[in-house]
Amino acid sequence: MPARDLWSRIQKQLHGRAEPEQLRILRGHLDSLHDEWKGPYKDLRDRLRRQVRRLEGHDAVRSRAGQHDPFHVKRQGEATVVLVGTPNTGKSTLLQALTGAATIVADYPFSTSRPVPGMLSGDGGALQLIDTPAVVPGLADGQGPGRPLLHLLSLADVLAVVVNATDDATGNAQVVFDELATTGMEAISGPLATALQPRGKGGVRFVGLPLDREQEQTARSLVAAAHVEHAEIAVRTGFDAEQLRRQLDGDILLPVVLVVTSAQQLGADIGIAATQRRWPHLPLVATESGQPASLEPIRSSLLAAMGRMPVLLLERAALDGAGSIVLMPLASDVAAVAARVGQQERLKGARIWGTSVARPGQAVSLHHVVASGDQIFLQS
Ligand SMILES: Nc1nc2c(ncn2[C@@H]2O[C@H](COP(=O)(O)OP(=O)(O)O)[C@@H](O)[C@H]2O)c(=O)[nH]1
Ligand SMILES: [Mg+2]
Repeated sequence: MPARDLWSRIQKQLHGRAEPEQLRILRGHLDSLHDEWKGPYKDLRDRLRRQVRRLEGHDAVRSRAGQHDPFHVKRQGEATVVLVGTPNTGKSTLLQALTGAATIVADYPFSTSRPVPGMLSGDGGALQLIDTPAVVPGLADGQGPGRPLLHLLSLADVLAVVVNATDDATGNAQVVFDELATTGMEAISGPLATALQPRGKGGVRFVGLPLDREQEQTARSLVAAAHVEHAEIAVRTGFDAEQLRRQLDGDILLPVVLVVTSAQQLGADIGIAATQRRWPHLPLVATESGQPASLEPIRSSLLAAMGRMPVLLLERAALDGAGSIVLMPLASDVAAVAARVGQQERLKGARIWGTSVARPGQAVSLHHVVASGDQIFLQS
């Protein structure tokens, strides 16, 4: 059987099963794949191994759950951002400065031994930030904070990869990216072009930006090849066939913001420039802990990376400023905005002032896709 078909068949076997059972199935297949097989079979083996490692990470987390599991952090707020980096890069300092959460800041490595959450407030709601123990090479093999840390990273909406401008910024960022790769995670410049949401029924549905006929056909054949029967595919920024294929393959694509600390220290310019040169497609924010103003761009960079936009929900059908800001995924429609604020009952449409409409105050239907900064009055 071709490797591709075998992959699809295995994924189908895993579908809907509990994780211990999935692990058993995956290990069974791995045993029967000869190590010397090359080419697509080697890729298949690598992918299955990454899947096993990821599931083992879940296991490692759960096995401690009976007691108090220090790596379990309850999700709160609009989205979850995980601060990650090698020792002493300024992660804990950032968490404290941005959220006020009490975490240990120290000039010795490994001062943070467990994840510490804090909330970063702002227009449209608070973001959850999580400070983490330092990354060391070999996490997947149990080094340092090990697989529980990898598991925590895999749950992030965005990773803030923190490096120190004056201490081998590129080398230390690379350590983080290499560790992600061991379990099938990849740092990408956000936001995700499409969000894939498996569903129990209803076939394959597309929402968000419209696809042309050819794109939709490509998307449907990718979904079919992965044996996914029911899913909602939200097209957020456009169609990226390679990205969708990887999502269907079970890879975890993590939007990243590079945060380069100690930006005002001697020699920092060199570290900042080198980092931006090495990853020109990733957003970068340079910060200096003693200068609060340098932290201000972080929130908007994080929102951009996760693909959230602010819209203003008007209290009346008039631009009198009365309303509240809501953060919505890019390319959300009016129905999604209404659902978000619990107003979907008996909703007829909306009136909008902003860039998504031709005329100010234009009446639109529930399927109208809204734009960043739109002012929206929901009509019931
Ligand atoms: N000058 C300067 N020092 C910083 C900055 N960020 C962190 N530090 C210092 O670097 C050391 C390590 O910081 P910490 O936040 O504990 O690093 P972590 O191990 O990544 O959590 C501490 O002594 C901090 O005061 C920064 O932007 N500028
Ligand atoms: Mg720390």
